[in-house]
Amino acid sequence: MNWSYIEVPLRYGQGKHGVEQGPSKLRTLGLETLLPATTKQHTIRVLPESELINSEEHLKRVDGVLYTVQELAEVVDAEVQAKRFPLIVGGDHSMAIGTLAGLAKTGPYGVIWVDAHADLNTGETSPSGNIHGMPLAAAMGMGDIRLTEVGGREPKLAPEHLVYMALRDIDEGEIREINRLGIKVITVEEIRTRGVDVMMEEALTYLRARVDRFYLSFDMDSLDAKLVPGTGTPVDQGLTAAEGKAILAEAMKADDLIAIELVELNPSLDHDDTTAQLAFELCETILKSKENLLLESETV
Ligand code: Z70
Ligand code: MN
Ligand code: MN
Ligand code: MN
Repeated sequence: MNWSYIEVPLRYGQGKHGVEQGPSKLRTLGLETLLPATTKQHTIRVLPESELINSEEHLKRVDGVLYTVQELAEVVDAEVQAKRFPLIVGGDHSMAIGTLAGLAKTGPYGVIWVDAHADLNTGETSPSGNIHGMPLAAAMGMGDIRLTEVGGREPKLAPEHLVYMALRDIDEGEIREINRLGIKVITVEEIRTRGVDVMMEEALTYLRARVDRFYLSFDMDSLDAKLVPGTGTPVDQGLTAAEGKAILAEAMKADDLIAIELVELNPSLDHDDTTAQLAFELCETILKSKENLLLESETV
């Protein structure tokens, strides 16, 4: 398998400084040594703070988000078309507007969204105006046209092609939409009692009845608050580190997985790099997955 490693040092989708340093922190911890030599590396550009217009209460720093996600969409599309497998690291979750739009260029796909939050708000329903709470709504064609038209006017994702995992902090408007659209939700409780492998199998069976490929987006706050001080909005009752790694390892076994994304590591909020270290280990799980080693040795 040929890898593509895409860094997205974006913070404009939320209000806290530091999340833009996620990719550089992972590099400091030695991430580059994990990347196969043939990996194509990209760093997506961000708008300088001095050029930001921050005027909109319901869509904060929207120009800054748009600047980055437009380029990310193009890069993700180009990498998938070149038959490389993108590992995309952030940065805040608003960047997924670009990932979702980029993937849509080559046709339908499923999504496993591993997150404490639903990220299904629009400017109208959002309690914060932060765009990192909106990427899935934007991809489904809901909300402000500047967000929904990234990568083209048509919706990038159908609600029945989405599975949530570890969801536990959902806004009122999001609950309404999840119920209205009938989106599949897998809770931490189910993962704990039935097992990661069983729940991943259930998610994949659900998606495979509908689409022939999928991507996984992993928000660090899917993990329990105690494990991730270095994320913008930690939430109690989350996944254990072992559960998070097992989800990623199970996903990596699937040959219909087309991309993977890790977001919301904020080194400025971290305690002794514990969250960064955990994010690094998650990347290690992804990059050293058995199937990957197998594929690597097959091509030698
Ligand atoms: C809330 C909002 C969010 C991440 C917080 C929070 C969204 N639903 N996402 N942290 N990663 O403001 O829309
Ligand atoms: Mn500043
Ligand atoms: Mn998120
Ligand atoms: Mn989240």
